Amino acid sequence: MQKIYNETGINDNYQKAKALYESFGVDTDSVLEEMKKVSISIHCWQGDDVGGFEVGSAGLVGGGILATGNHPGKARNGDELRQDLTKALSLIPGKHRVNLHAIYAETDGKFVERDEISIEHFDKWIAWAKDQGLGIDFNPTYFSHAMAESGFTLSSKDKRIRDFWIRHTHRCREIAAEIGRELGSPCVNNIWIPDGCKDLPVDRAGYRQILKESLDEIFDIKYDKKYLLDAVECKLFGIGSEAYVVGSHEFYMGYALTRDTLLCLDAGHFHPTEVISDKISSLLTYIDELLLHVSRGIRWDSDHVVILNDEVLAIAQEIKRCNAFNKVHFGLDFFDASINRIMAWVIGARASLKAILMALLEPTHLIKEAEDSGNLGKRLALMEEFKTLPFVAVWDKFCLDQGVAIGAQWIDDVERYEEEVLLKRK
Ligand code: RNT
Ligand code: ZN
Repeated sequence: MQKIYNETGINDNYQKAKALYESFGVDTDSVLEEMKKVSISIHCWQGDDVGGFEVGSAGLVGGGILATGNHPGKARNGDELRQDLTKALSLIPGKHRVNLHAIYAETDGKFVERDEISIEHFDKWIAWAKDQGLGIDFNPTYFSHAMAESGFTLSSKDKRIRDFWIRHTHRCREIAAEIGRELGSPCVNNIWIPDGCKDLPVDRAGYRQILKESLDEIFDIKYDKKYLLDAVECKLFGIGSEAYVVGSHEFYMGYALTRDTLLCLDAGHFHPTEVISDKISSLLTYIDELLLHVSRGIRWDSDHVVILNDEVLAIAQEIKRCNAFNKVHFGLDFFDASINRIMAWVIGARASLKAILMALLEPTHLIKEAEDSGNLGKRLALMEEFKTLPFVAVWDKFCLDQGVAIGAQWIDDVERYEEEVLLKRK
C-alpha cells in the first residue's frame, strides 16, 4: 500500500482533479477549506455496545434497541473508551465532536443514581476533549434502568417514575450546559425516550399529554444557547413498542416548533422507504436548527454502521443545497458489536465525511440552471456525470493535509491496534 499512496502521486492527482472541477466552476481549494470546518458528532456508544459505566449495570437493557454481536475487546471503562476513541479519531480527517450518554459518567467505583449525577463525573471527558480539541454533545439515558422497566419514562402515568426522569433530565441539561461553557462550544443535549407499547394502547392521547407536560417542566429552566442546545428525537417503533411510540414524529415536530428546540431526525426512525434527506428543507423552512442521527437501518431500525450509500449522500447534498451547514448538526448513531468497534467508527465517520465532501464538490449551480430552464433531461444527465468526477483525488488530498491515513491504509493500523490493545483486554 505504501507504494500506491505517495505524496507526489496524491498531489498530482489533486492538481488534475482541481483543473477538472474548475472547468465546472468548482474551486477545490476552497472546498478543502470548508471541509476543515465540518465537524461531525461521533457517538461514544459504538465503543462498548451502549453499555456505559454505571456501577452494577448489566449493559444495554430495554429501551427497544439492541446491540448484537460479541466481537472481543470492547472498552470496559472511561480510559479504555477514550483510548479507543483517540485511535479512531486519529484515522478520521478533521476536528470533530464526541457524543456522550449520561451512563458514561465516571463515579470512581461508587454507585450514583441518575438523578444525582453532576459535572464532576464528566471531568475526565472534558479534560480529554480539551486535550484533543474536541467538542462534546450529550444525552440523558432513559433505558437500562429499573425505573424504565415499565416501558414508560417521561410519559409515565406514575408520578414517581416520571419525576425521577425529570430530575435526571435536569441533571443532564445542567451537565451539558457546563460542558458547553467549559469547551467554548454549545453542547447539544438530545432527549430520546423509549416510551411506547408493544400492543394497541387505548389512551394514545393521555401519554402524549403527559410527555408534553414533563418536557415543559424540563425546559422551564432556561440556559444560554451559547452553552446548551436542546434537541428532541422522535421514533416510529422499537422492540417492544411496535404498536405505539409516545414521542412520534408529529409529536416532536409540533413540540420543537412551538418550544423552539432542535428537532432530531434519526435515519432509522421512519418507515423503510421514508428518507430524512427529504425532510431537511421542509423543516428548515420553519425550524432554526436540526440534529441528525445518521444511521443505517436494514429492514428496521437496526443501527448498522453508516456507509457511503445513496441516502447518506442525499443527506449531505441537501445540507449543501440548502446552504445549511451552520444549521444542521451531523451526528452518528449506530452500534455494531459484531465487528471491530474502532473500524465501525472509522468506516461510519469516513463515509459521512466523504458524502459531505462529494456534496461540497458538486457543481450544484449547473444542475440548478438545467432545472430552472426546464431541461430535465440535462438535469438528470448532469447528476449522473457528476457522480463520477474524480472526488477521491480531493478526498486523498484532504486526508494527506490532515495527516491521516490515505485510502485503505487505516485498516492495517486498526488491525495492529486490535492485536496490541483490544485482544489483551480480558
Ligand atoms: C434509539 C435512538 C437513540 C439511541 C441513542 C443510544 O432508537 O436512536 O438516539 O440510539 O441514544
Ligand atoms: Zn438516534
